[in-house]
Amino acid sequence: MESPAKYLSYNFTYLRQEFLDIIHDFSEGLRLEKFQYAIGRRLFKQIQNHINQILIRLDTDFVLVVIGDFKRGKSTLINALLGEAIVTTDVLPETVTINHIQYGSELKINVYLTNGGQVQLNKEDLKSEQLSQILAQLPGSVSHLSIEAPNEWLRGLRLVDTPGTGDIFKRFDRQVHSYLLKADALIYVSLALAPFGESEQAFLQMSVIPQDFPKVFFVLNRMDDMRTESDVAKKLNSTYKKISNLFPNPQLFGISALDEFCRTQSLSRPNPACASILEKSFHQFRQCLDQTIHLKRDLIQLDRATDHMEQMLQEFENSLLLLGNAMQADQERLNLAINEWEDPTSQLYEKIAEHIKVMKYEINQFGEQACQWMHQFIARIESEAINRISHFKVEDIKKHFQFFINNSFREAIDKCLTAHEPAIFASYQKAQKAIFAEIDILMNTSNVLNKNDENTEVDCESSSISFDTFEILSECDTSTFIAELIIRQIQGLNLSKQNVVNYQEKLQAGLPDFELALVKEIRLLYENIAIQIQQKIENSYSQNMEISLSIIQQAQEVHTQEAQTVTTTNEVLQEALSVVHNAREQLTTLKQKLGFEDILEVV
Ligand SMILES: Nc1nc2c(ncn2[C@@H]2O[C@H](COP(=O)(O)OP(=O)(O)OP(=O)(O)O)[C@@H](O)[C@H]2O)c(=O)[nH]1
Ligand SMILES: [Mg+2]
Repeated sequence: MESPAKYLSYNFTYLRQEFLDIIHDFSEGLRLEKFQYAIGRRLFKQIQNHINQILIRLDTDFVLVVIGDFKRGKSTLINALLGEAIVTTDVLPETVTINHIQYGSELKINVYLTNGGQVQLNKEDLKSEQLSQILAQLPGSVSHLSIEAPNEWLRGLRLVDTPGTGDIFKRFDRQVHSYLLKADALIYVSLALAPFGESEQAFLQMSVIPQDFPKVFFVLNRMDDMRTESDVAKKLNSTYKKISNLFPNPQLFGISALDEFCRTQSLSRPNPACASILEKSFHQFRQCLDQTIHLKRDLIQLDRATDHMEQMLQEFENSLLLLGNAMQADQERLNLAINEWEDPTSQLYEKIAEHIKVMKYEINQFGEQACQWMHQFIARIESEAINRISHFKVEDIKKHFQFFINNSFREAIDKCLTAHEPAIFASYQKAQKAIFAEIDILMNTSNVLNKNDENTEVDCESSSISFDTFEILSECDTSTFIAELIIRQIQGLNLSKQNVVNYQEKLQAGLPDFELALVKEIRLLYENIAIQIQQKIENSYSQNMEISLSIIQQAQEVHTQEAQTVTTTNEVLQEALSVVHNAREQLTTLKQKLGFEDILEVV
């Protein structure tokens, strides 16, 4: 007879204590005077700060972020979970800020500015129209809105409502994207009638997958739009397959946020025929969430903290290896490295400038290709829309044409950017690698970075750099200039019932000028992308160089001591490396135990 399955589990208090012991032993180990003396005060302080940040995060509220394209019912879902209308919902894009919702003994709403200022608001101010006006008058950009409410479900939790992504003006994508770095877990909301479309999948691929969240809840909202219970089941099945291609074993829930909200408020339900299955499925979703928030939140936070500590150990190990290399280099070599770095006319800067120039040339060539595509696109718009304009009713042209043209061009340019994104990313990566290689040669750090490459190649390729490209592309707002061009082109041409033909002729005659203006803007757009990438590369190598230089200066200081000190310092560095290895080994064992806790369970 088969014996029943046995499940291994660990007591969370022990796991947490184990983590605290690892971090404590590591930090105490480094406190020894000989280590501080060998690695220098600056590096020592940096490590201590990093450790403090990890410990603080372990003790703060659990951050659960709700994201999704606009109008998916994110805010309605939050109100349904809370059983009261705390955030506003609407058929028009409604959420215009990142909203933190936390427990407080009474309702309190504050807008926080990025410059540290804050303004208190009333509940009525939250409607998007009023709120937009208030925000426009504030003396600084808004970081987020904070709502404290006396709602028990919020205890120990920070729930975050975000503006819809995939918005045609893309203004929120970047904000939500950077906010995800602070999240412990996510609820991703999509629509039953149009589940996980292209823009949703693109956002998931760019912003969610690379972060390796231990917990993502996928919600298929508006299940009340399904007619029968069997439609509900079919929809869930097909969507599950779709998401499985992106996320293995996704946790997917088909719910109706509106139905649950109406149920809790005793209002009439949107689809009474499905009311009972909708209530049941929301209940299941809530149970799973509660389990995560109340039973697994500590585990998830601990899992995130071990990731951060691993990252910190890797950085520290790199610094130690760099210091070891620098100690072996002779004085002359160290001086040369410092001089090259401090002299803007040095060979190092010449070589860097050359790599940047190649990268910018390549990106501008993509811009030229986009202009060619636009030429073909304009020819198509002329033959398929402008030449056939007299087939349409004047009222329809008046109502839709401007929007149609605006939308078509914006989509066409977005398609160019999407098509070029991998190539832009490759140029960026090539230039960045070449520049770092120049610096490695100068600093004699190639051993360290080669080793690093082996460990992090996959991460680097798939996440951190493409992350940046995504940020840059979403910053480059194509909609404004297109809208301006279209308005300039079309608004002067009066359209009345009699002169459709005349209107068409004027449009045709204006096309060459329009194309010239468009080409100019597209070139500017790609130039702007190249400049932003250049700035990113410059920032990252400056930071890297600054750290390397301070380590080299530390090595020089040791060099000025007697030979005995150099030998001793080398020995101490080896000891420090074994402190790092020790901590890493203990962390690996802890992570294995956390794995047994089944954080990534399958539904
Ligand atoms: N029928 C139905 N309507 C819903 C459901 N959830 C939300 N809605 C409606 O959809 C509209 C948008 O809902 P919101 O909650 O504002 O959507 P959102 O995702 O927060 O929108 P943004 O913040 O603008 O991105 C509102 O009119 C809601 O009443 C649902 O489950 N069923
Ligand atoms: Mg909203």
